[in-house]
Amino acid sequence: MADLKSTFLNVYSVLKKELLEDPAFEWSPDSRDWVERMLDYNVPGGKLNRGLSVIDSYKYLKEGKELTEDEIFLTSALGWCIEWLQAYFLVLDDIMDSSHTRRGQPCWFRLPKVGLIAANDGVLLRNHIPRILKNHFRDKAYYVDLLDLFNEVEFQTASGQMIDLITTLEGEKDLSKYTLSLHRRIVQYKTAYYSFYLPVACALLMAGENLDNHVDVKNILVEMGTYFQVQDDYLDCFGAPETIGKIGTDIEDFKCSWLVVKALEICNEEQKKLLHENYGKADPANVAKVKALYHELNLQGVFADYESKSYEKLIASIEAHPSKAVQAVLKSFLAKIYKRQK
Ligand code: GPP
Ligand code: MG
Ligand code: MG
Ligand code: MG
Repeated sequence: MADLKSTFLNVYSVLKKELLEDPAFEWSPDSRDWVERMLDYNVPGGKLNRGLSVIDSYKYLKEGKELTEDEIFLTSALGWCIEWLQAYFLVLDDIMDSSHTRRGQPCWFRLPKVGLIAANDGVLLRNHIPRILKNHFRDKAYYVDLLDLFNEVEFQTASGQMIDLITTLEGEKDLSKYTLSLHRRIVQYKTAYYSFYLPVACALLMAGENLDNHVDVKNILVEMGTYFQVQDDYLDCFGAPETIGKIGTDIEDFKCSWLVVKALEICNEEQKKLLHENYGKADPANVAKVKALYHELNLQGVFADYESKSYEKLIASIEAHPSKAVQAVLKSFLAKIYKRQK
């Protein structure tokens, strides 16, 4: 595992070098330094789960056969394309969510010399993906499908992000609009497709599969991604910032978080009034009141219950899948995120 990670990180250096020597641009020392620093700050510092999942999934699909050097490089390159996509989303998401920290350091846009240059850096990160794909996959039979996959998933994510953002406008008018079905729709689009379906879909394409034949796998992965974002919502309030590497902002931002949806479901009239008065305000005193209410309502217990039920449901749907290799991919994914603390 440690070995796989270091191989994976070596591929990052190769891809970065190619991008910094991209012949389509006349580089100056300043521009090269900027992009290198921007990449090192935003691309490789996460858990790398999404990226490593491409290699893992491909291995399972090859049913344990040793991968060739070429296959390791290509699965890693696809994994990095997903990490680049994630970096692009996070750089922009942190601006939109007015976040402060990410992966244990200030958000990129918070650096005094960066500010809104970060918006263009997001655009650059996004543009690096088709350049990596062109450099390494252009002659593959599945090249067009790969481009199409990344485009589709990016569209789904941006649409999910849009509803995550515009929902707060409705919530500010009427908090009772925040329901579990609305929450589900947001998280399915903003998180599940790119975080869970995309890595496996990349591996399936590399293995020569037609994605239309794997709708059932997609459905399970979207369920898993939904569970993953509920965990993210939970950790936003109950996680330790030192562990999750970020300080939560969902309460301040008036987000349609799983926690506020659950709170609204189980609270009495008086508690509902408290929520209406304090949710979505930047003042730490308001935030503290919302958090105290979450404790009073035992949302930790409600979440623990949700977590074990989701796990059982997911295991049941995985075990209903006809292919043992696919089952192995999905189970290994689930094991990585079940009861995660970060
Ligand atoms: C996670 O939401 C969703 C994204 C990072 C997708 C962003 C999509 C864009 C098109 C910019 P979140 O805000 O809960 O994540 P976090 O808690 O990590 O800030
Ligand atoms: Mg955010
Ligand atoms: Mg967000
Ligand atoms: Mg979050």
